[in-house]
Amino acid sequence: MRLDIVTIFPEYLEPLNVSLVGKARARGDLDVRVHDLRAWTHDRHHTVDDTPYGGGPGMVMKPDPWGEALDAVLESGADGPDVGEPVLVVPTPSGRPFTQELAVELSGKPWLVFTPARYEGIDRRVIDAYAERLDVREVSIGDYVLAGGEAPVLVMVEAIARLLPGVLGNAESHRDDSFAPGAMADLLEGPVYTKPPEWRGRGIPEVLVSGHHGKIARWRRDQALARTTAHRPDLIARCDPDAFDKHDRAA
Ligand code: 6GU
Repeated sequence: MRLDIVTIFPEYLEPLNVSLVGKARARGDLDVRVHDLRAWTHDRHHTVDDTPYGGGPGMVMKPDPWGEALDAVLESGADGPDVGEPVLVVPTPSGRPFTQELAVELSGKPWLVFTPARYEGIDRRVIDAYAERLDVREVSIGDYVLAGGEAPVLVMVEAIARLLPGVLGNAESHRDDSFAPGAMADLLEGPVYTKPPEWRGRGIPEVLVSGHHGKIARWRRDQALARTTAHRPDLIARCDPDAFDKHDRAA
């Protein structure tokens, strides 16, 4: 998978050299290219923003640098393996929610281009123009406002990269993820334990060492339900009660 990220803070994307994403890059499973938007400015001050038409607070990112940057990135699709046309992912607090479902969909695309913005966002004409030739997704990572789209890009890239074949050590690792599709869909994961069997006077739930896989699966499901009820009652409303019985029978 190829990822291009255009930003005025390339150093903000340094964490993409670390851990799971860093290792996927080192292996060649991920081709990540971070571009400095200011490389496509032509004035002495490398200006990327200007005052908003109609007035109001804050600044708006100018269309010219973005247009030149995105054209250059799109043209560079030709060097390297055939990745076709990219999906353009535009982080914005006014976007559609970034969900596990969207992470799964995007993990199946060969090429993603991210446009994290600062200030009040990018001149609308840029998004409208590229939406005429590309699949453009305006995406928010949650109901709060960040100073820019770089942290959301880190979040989205990690969520997407861990779904790529061979990136997680164990393909089963995301089977029971909170929000993974399947019988436990829409439930949060319950508690987990490891050795030692006693720590500061606290033991572990006996069922986990019972060797009874059916009982363990049912216990985990009950824990997941309790946790979801406490933390995300909104998710309980949309679960399928029959899925729990299927889950128990499969175990
Ligand atoms: Cl994608 N960008 C910004 N600036 N704030 C956000 C966001 C994105 N998602 C949630 N808050």
